[in-house]
Amino acid sequence: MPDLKQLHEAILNGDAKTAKATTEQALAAGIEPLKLVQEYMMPAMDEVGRRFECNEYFVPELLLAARAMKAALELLRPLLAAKGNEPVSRVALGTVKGDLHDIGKNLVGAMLEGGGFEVIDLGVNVSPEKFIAAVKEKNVNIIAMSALLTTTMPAMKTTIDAVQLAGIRQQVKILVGGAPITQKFAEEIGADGFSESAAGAVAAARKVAKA
Ligand code: B12
Repeated sequence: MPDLKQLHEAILNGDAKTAKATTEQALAAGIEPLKLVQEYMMPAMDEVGRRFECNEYFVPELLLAARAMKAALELLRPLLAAKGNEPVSRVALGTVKGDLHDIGKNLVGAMLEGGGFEVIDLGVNVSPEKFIAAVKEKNVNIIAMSALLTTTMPAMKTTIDAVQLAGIRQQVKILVGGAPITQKFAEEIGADGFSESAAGAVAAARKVAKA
């Protein structure tokens, strides 16, 4: 049985090799992928954020931690995304313009895929035009936006306004999420749904898909 605290420590220390190896051992020992994410990996990233806030960590440490998190997540992603039997709705997922954080977005994407949604991942720094093009050209019925910076939260409203202006607001539901986003903010900008977790994102997507 692997020592799962090692996974937490490896992410904290930006040690991608150990993060990957511990994840492999944990999976081989039959530990649930979601348990690894929720109980060890996310708390490690939260601690990284806390240290960054206290000036104990700086951008290089942040980058190394993110790289270790991604290395572990890459192994889990296909498992989290193991197909369900739901009817497929198509989601265009992206981190908004000006924002390069993609760990949460990727997790949401994997969970949505696992929940039976087809996900078109538009990546990071996604402009309103790119979201609109996905709706028009790829028959997307849900836009899911992620933002991790208070300075990029307004880009969500800009995108919703642009979707409205493009005359396609009626044909698409809009979900928002990311650490600084709240239910109140989601309502204020006219989004159709919000969740603070990747698992909750699936529930929110199901809810709006039915509406
Ligand atoms: C890793 C990280 C980075 C990495 C990102 C690497 C990558 N590929 O993503 C790097 C080093 C690049 C980075 C850069 C910066 N960062 Co940074 N970063 C973080 C950190 C430590 C972790 C973020 C993370 O991945 N969390 C783990 C994931 C799983 O959680 P999550 O993203 O919140 O996602 C979950 C939910 O929110 C939700 N969710 C997410 N998206 C969506 C979407 C939908 C539709 C739904 C429904 C749900 C949902 O589900 C997810 C899973 O449960 C946070 C601190 C923190 N604890 O949040 C700071 C943090 C976000 N960064 C911060 C800052 C300031 C920056 C920089 C400006 C630093 C600098 N001076 O250069 C730059 C900005 C670059 C840019 N333009 O984007 C600040 C933001 C402060 C603020 N108030 O805006 C934070 C909060 C750190 C801090 N405490 O000060 N960062």
